[in-house]
Amino acid sequence: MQATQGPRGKSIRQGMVLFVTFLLAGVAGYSVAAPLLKPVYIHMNGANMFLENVVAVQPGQPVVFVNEDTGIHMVLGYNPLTGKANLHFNGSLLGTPGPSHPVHTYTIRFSHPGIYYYYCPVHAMLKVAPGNIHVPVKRPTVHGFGTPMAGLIIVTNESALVHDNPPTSQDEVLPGYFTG
Ligand SMILES: [Cu+2]
Repeated sequence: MQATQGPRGKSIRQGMVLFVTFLLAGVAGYSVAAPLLKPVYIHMNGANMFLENVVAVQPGQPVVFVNEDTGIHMVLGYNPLTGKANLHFNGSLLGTPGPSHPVHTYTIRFSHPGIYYYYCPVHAMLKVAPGNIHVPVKRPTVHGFGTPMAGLIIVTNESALVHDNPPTSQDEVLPGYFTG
């Protein structure tokens, strides 16, 4: 036991040194914002929708998709002007049997301000609408409220927008949101 306590004590001291270094770096004017950005969570369940379908984040802030459905969901970015998929914004999230099991997540960070559109190709598909824009529509066989499983992420330095995110976007797992 003592053999394991030694290194652990050492690593705690090292962690504190690192922490103090971060504080000093902040005082000295170095940017320490990036490591402190809290993730913004987007949840999915059997309703086949993204609960927080519009969120704002700062550049570099983690966006974490969380699947609380028993079934699989996917996340795929697209350009509404061309319909082209963004293969850098592309994740698959397996389902989970329920609250006592770990959830599957997909995390992405955006470096530059912009509007990033996405949809779940399992439950929605792109269609060309009048005006020649590509919009997600619900796949005909999919259950849900009639809205397509899609959303967008606003990447901005405007912190007021980030503060307007839905309260649920602050928690990784919503205990009452599991469904199949
Ligand atoms: Cu889906």
